Amino acid sequence: GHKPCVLWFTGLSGSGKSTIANAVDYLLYQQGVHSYVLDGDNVRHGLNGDLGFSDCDRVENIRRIGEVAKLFVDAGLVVSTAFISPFKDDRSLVRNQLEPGQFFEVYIDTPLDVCEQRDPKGLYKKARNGEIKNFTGISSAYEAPENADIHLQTAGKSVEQCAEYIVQALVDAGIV
Ligand code: GGZ
Repeated sequence: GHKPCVLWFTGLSGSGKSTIANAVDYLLYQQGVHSYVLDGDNVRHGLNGDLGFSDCDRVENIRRIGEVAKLFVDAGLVVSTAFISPFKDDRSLVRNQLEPGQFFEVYIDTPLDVCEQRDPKGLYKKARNGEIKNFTGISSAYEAPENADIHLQTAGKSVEQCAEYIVQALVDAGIV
């Protein structure tokens, strides 16, 4: 068996949140753990299709995702959320809505220059030349966690190593 919880990934665009969350999800699936990933692909087009990237819209984005994550925990799943979630206060609000030990802040710590180098969608380039406004790390704030439950420095690690590190942290916490 396992205990339900939220793995709340936070990090810059291009840091690897979604990729690592999906790799964790696959490891959990292989262990028979009922899990799910919420990310931009399944949330920002549908439920949060009315929201953009102003500070105000990001706050509402995270609030709704927190509510949905709580529902998944009520349903007994390990739910991973992969959103930049740039503001400390919003992450704390979600934590405070859950029981102690049900919320794990997972900081995907990939330096801005590495994310910008990768730039898989060309968004950093557009942000630098002003085509995209309010871009996290360039023209909009990112408040890095100071005390993440799981602090993952990704430099030099493979996706699989990152995923295993997180699953081991869940084993250590008695979740799986
Ligand atoms: C940051 C943006 C922006 C701006 C579009 N700032 O690398 P991606 O493309 O796939 O991930 C980014 C995603 C961020 O959405 P989130 O819901 O995670 O953000 S937040 O938690 O702050 O609400 C990026 C794309 O959307 N994107 N414009 N201006 N990222």
